[in-house]
Amino acid sequence: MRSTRMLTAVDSHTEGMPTRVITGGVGVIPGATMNEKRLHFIEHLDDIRLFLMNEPRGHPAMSGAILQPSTRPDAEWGVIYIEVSGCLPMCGHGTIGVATVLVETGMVEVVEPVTEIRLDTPAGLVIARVAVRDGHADSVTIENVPSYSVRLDATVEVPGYGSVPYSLAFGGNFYAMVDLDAVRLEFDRSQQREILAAGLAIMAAINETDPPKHPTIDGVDHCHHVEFIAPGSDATFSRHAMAIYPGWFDRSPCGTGTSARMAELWARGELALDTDFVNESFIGSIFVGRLVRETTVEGIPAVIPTITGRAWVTGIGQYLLDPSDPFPTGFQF
Ligand code: PYC
Repeated sequence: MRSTRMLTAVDSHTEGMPTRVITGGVGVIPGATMNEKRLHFIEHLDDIRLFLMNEPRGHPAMSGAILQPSTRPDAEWGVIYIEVSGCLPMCGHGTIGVATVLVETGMVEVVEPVTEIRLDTPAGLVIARVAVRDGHADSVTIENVPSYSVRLDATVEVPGYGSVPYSLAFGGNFYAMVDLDAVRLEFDRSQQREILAAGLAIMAAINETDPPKHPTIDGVDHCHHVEFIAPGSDATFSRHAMAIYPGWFDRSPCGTGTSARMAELWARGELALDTDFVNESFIGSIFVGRLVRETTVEGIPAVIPTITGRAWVTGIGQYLLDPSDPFPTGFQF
């Protein structure tokens, strides 16, 4: 067996969505902050992401997280999120996966009934509180970064779909929220091709005409997620299909998407602090969200969300690259 690369990983899934947690082999990524590391990684090390996320080691909806030393004194571990679509500033299901892996591998000191882990993410400090029983991570509640509404009840002209009403909010990534009825599609996985096509067309139109930009996090300046809200959803229970660039659905209920949706509902005056918001994914898995306090982002009214979900370890791997492999960065099919 020959290999020019060996990355060690603990694989997990969070409510159906994979998180390949890279525990070794990448080294320390240059950068004084975790977002500087993310930007350095995008420019100089993206082949590592492609190697791990693309086929044949990954698949079109693959997702992962690379552990790094924290750059801040108030966090134990740093995280760079990787996906088929790029490097997100923050990922909710990924953070739940990371916290579960850190506890179950003993990479943090485990305290029962709750182990608190402070994580340095490109979007800011995220606190994971892991409910642990007999050494098992039963569930994780993450306290996310400040989330805020960007626009309510806007419209965008989308070729092939006409004028589409949407709202836009930040919950760690930017999310356009669109009623499925507005694109005349049903909340049914048999319609996934059509829903995905509509999502990609809507995000392209928003990015062309009025792209969002985070005021303090460099390089967060586009919308790659469209949260299609199913009929019958309200401010306590919502079902959605999360269409993500370049063409896949979140299997989990999407932690940053749930945060964005709660920020939108709060901005409308429909969701109060300390109230459960249950968000169901396209495969029927659930996160429970809550808004725990108000804050601001450069003067913009914002809220701090928590998201509770579960993750399970699915494997331990060493990912190798034979020097004669014709696909060193994998491929997309
Ligand atoms: O859970 O935040 C999330 C997420 C983002 C993309 C896929 N999942």
